[in-house]
Amino acid sequence: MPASPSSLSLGRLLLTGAAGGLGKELRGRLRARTSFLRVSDVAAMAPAQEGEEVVQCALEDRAAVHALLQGVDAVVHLGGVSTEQPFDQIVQANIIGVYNVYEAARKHGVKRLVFASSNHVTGYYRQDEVIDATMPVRPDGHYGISKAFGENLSRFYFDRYGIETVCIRIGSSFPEPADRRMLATWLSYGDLERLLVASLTAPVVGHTIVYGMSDNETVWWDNTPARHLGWRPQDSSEPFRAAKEAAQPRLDLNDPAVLYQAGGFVHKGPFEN
Ligand code: NAI
Ligand code: 15L
Repeated sequence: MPASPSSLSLGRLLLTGAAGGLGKELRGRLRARTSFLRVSDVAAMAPAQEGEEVVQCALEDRAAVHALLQGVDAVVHLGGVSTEQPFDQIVQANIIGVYNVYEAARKHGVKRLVFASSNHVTGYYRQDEVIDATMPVRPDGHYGISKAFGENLSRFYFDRYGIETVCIRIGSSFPEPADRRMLATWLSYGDLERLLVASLTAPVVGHTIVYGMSDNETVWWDNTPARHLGWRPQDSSEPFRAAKEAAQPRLDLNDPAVLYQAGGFVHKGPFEN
């Protein structure tokens, strides 16, 4: 069957973190839009389908990552430690690993990446503040610091080498909001997919930072600086509000997890290394 134009619009794509929650969800959605999809993770993945290649490797394995980026047009980089952890664990995937990915992109002439950053880059802003991506970072832990590193690294690779990146500060991307906080931070899988497509197809993105949240009624993040992506979220956490508020009728306003945008991440650690 001849491919429709949209099915080829993303070219030859690498998806890292393919064994993770988002990777598993996005793999099929991206495959439908690519001419070739290479998926990778340190963990085992489902076998390759037609038009796919599966490569199991660790992001801190420099030679393996260099081979991984060979022959692709673009990268969606989801791989890495996705929660707050001791720094020694974070550093391998989220510092060394992201460096390996950008060096490989430079060597292989890959011109555009999407980097899965996180709202935890700015987790120490309060829940009564509305911020945008031009404001200073305020990471809430090792994990947020590592994502801020990835954002800065990708900015350097744009300034020095012209490699474009869209950094998505993902809020909470799950099938539905898990709690009251996620009424503000929730990003539906459909809105994430559309944001990835916009990030990969907008003619010019330079170095863009965008918050990944659906069209929620409660808003902490202003995406005006990323309007050039041409992405407008279509889903909303509002249909979940009544159930989430009923499940958490009272909030302890002295709890830092209620005060700060990071939520429960502010209670993680300190960790002994
Ligand atoms: P996840 O933890 O389910 O998936 C991450 C994947 O990265 C895992 O399959 C893991 O095996 C892989 N990985 C970890 N260390 C690795 C290494 N050293 N080498 C190669 N692969 C490695 O996380 P999820 O939810 O799928 O998130 C994907 C990305 O999006 C992560 O970078 C995360 O930080 C980011 N993100 C996700 C959010 C969400 O709400 N799901 C929110 C904010 C950011
Ligand atoms: C993240 O960065 C994590 O990867 C994810 O597991 C969620 O906890 C999310 O942030 C969040 O802030 O809800």
